[in-house]
Amino acid sequence: MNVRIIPTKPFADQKPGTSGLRKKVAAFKVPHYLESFVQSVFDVVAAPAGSTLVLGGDGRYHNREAIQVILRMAAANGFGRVLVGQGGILSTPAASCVIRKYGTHGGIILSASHNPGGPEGDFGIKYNTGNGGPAPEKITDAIFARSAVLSSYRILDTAGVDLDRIGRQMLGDMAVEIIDPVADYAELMESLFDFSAIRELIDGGFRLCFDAMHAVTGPYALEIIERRLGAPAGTVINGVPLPDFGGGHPDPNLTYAHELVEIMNGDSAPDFGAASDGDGDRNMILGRGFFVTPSDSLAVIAANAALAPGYADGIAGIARSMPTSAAADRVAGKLGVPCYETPTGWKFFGNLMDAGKVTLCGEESFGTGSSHVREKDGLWAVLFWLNILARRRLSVEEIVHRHWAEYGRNVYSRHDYEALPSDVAAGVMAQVRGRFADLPGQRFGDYRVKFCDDFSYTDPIDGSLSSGQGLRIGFEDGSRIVLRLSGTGTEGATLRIYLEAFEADPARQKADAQQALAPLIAIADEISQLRQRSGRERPTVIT
Ligand code: VG1
Ligand code: CO
Repeated sequence: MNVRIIPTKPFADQKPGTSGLRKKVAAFKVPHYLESFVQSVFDVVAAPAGSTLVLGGDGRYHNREAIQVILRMAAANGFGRVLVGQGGILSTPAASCVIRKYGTHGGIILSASHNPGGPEGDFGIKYNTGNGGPAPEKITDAIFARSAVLSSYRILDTAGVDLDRIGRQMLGDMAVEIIDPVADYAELMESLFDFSAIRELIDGGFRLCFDAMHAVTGPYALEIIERRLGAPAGTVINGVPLPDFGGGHPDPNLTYAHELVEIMNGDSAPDFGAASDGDGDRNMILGRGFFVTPSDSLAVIAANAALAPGYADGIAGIARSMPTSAAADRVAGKLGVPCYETPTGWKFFGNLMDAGKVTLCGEESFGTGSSHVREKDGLWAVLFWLNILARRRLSVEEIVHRHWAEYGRNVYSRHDYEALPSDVAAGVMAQVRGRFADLPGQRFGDYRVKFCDDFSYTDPIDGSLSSGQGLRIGFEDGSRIVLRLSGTGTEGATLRIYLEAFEADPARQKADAQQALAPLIAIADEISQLRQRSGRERPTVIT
């Protein structure tokens, strides 16, 4: 084996954010940049010689080049085998599935998720541990610390492998196994959901549309929805993954998935619409002319979980990120199972799932999943909804309206202000924090402030503390305003404002969310002085 040890200067900016290290492609093309991060990962995880690694990405620009580098580095660092998705493709949930199924030491996922791709776009990398989930903070902190002092990395001096040829190839002493990226995942989905009931629903004329947004879920959705479930050709749109996602922003929300939104609002709208993001872990659920908020989707899935064979025995508990609405808490209460509130980011769910405390997890940011893997899972959520629709035979809208009538509606919206100058965003956060002392007890119209704090979380399993996880302003009637800075953006700062109110009266539950939340939106602006400080009249994205 021809191992080379290449000297490098340490990098100071390799701190993983909410979900791994994300930077502009140009940053990843700086000599030794990717290599430095990968060597830091290998040093920290210290896999025993001969260990197996999983490797794949969302197919974005630079994916194949990065995979060849990581393979040569894995060989030089003593790995015995790497499982790679054909063409370098593995959706985030599929990578989690493969890590778990084959009991590997861990995996590396190349993705910047919902961020745009292409030469001017973003790239990203993250490490997942042997449970299939994103590395917890203590590991990501150690990787960052290592990258700041690293002075060399190990790489094999050899040509790359053929990423498109299924089967085994050798790279020095290390085996590279190119695997079908879809097969293991599709098999797992068939074991969880009632495919024959869904097939019957579709055979009976139920129509659906799935928008893969030219991102990684295309091949997964084609195999599962069109081939295995028998939906007609054309059900999956934008199903071919492209390195630049067709120039789009592969973020399944009402703004960026506009093609699907127009179809679902059109005269001949199908019964069900869904979309997923760049790396396949997010989902948006739509009915005909109807949007299901991710927070409501989690609650509806929880309330109907027993209809899916994989969850027929009930759920152990639910976890949701702090800014996610409390709709799921109400379902957990009725089911008599615990509901945990964690900081933003899927890595905080891992310990709870490993300990068997929760089955379902969700985030307001279009993330839903369960303990079948350790990532959020876009297609899983879509199949769960199809399973529920197949069994209940109601429209999406009707299912949600009945849910609200039974549990009450947590009216919810998130307003994102993207690419603000960092000092402006920091100023808004400081402004709000500065009001914390005098806010409690203050009245704003009908709303009286009950508490405000900066959310911190102690992991119930390993006791680790995560602080500074978002500013909360809670009102006496249970309404909330939450502000936090994004940890996934690569341009300036993105400020997120999360708004939640509760409506128990069925006669008022169908109101437009923005109208129902207007008083809270005004209070948020008054307290944060956001519009004045940023000069922005409205958010970049409202969901
Ligand atoms: C966002 C979401 C968060 C999600 C994260 C990764 O983080 O708010 O809920 O876990 O993206 O999702 P932030 O820090 O920008 O708010 V994914 O699909 O990009 O891996
Ligand atoms: Co994603």
